[in-house]
Amino acid sequence: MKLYFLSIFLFLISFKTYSASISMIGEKGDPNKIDRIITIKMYDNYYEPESIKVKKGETIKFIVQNLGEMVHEYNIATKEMHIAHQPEMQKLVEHGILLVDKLDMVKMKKMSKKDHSLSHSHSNSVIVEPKKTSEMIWKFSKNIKLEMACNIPGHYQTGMVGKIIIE
Ligand SMILES: [Cu+2]
Repeated sequence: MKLYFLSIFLFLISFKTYSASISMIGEKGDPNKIDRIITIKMYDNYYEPESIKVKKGETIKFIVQNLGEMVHEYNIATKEMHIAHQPEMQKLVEHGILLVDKLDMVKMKKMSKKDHSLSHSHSNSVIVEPKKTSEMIWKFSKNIKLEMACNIPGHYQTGMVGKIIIE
């Protein structure tokens, strides 16, 4: 019983920390206030373009195309947040939710009822299957050092990371 409360407590702490860090990097953009559209192409394992420039306060609609053979993520965060996020992605792989070329949404929904960390619904990230396109709207309201990165095991380490320059 003690362990049960401890795990809830730890969950609440990590949830709080995550929300706090999300507001530190900006916010989910309003679809009615888009300033600019940027197309990001994802390959195995790199982005094109390799880096982007945005203005502080700008709301960007990202059109994220996966032109590779593997599933990839487009995630906007600080380097520290990406590193912290990687075990969560590893967990999706271990549970058979995230496969090399497929994201099993049915399994994800089913398993996330028991373990919320498997739902992977973050407003600063999209996971895209090969040959598919997804969208993400982000407002760069804070002046902070950010990276766009893929946190699927091994991808960040093999170069799937790029700079976001906020001017
Ligand atoms: Cu990737």
